[in-house]
Amino acid sequence: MASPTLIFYDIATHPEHTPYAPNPSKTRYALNFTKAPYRTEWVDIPDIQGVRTALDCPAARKFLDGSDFHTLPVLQDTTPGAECVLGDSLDIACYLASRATAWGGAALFPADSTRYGLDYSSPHIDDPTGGPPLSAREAPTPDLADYARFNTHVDATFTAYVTLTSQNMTRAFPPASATRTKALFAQRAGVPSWDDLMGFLGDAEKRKGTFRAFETGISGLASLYAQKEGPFLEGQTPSYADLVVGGWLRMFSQFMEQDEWAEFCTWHGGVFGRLHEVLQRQYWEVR
Ligand SMILES: N[C@@H](CCC(=O)N[C@@H](CS)C(=O)NCC(=O)O)C(=O)O
Repeated sequence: MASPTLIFYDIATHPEHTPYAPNPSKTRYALNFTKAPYRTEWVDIPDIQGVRTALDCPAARKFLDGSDFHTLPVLQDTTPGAECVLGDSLDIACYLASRATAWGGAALFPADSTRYGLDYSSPHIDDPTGGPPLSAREAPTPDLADYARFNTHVDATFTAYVTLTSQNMTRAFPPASATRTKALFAQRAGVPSWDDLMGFLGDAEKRKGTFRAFETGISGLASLYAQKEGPFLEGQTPSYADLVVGGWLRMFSQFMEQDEWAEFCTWHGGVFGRLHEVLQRQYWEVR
């Protein structure tokens, strides 16, 4: 069989772990959803900059000091005569959406959508993240502006609680690059080591407080999901908006403590547990 024409660059993981990063997971869901012919190229975090530079793909994000933050996903189309490289998850979704019919896949941005829920406002949209600013990416086309906005607000909500995933994330670092990755994260935070970085997370009491706050922080998004029969934002028909939420749910499902994740899945009538389960079953495949 011919090699797939699309190459999806995702963050490399430990051999006993599955991919976890929220933005690449949005793309993996979108690739599977549209039945795109792709294969994955795994990239260690410290090598992302080199890979993007070699692909002549400018950074899609900035650090607080304005310097380039090189990220994944990247999608490369190697189709002769139609070669291109895309370096942002929303640009990639737009590209896949325009080809989905030819592949027999589903519509990422359904034409008959009421766009219900895309005006979601995150309670954390103005929070300082402490890390690189959220990417408030312009929509690739004007008709996707509300999806771009939804993406930014969902990113803001989950980013506010991402410390709940930090401690366990090292499980997923590939052994060969784990030391370099930890050093890179420490350097970005301006601390001597990964252990210093973990020290900022605080004790079990602080974690408990963050976890309780998460239930409230996620309630606005949950209430949008709860208003339809579900499991998707618009009810029975999924759209890219659900994959955006699903990308984050993957990260939290992997790295929160098991009892925390189990409880999270019961919050707000279980809307997120149900969404995660359906997306995993129908659209999660690693190839
Ligand atoms: N706006 C970008 C953001 C991508 C992004 O932030 N990717 C993260 C993973 S979720 C990343 O590559 N991080 C690499 C690092 O932290 O070094 C997109 O939507 O594609």
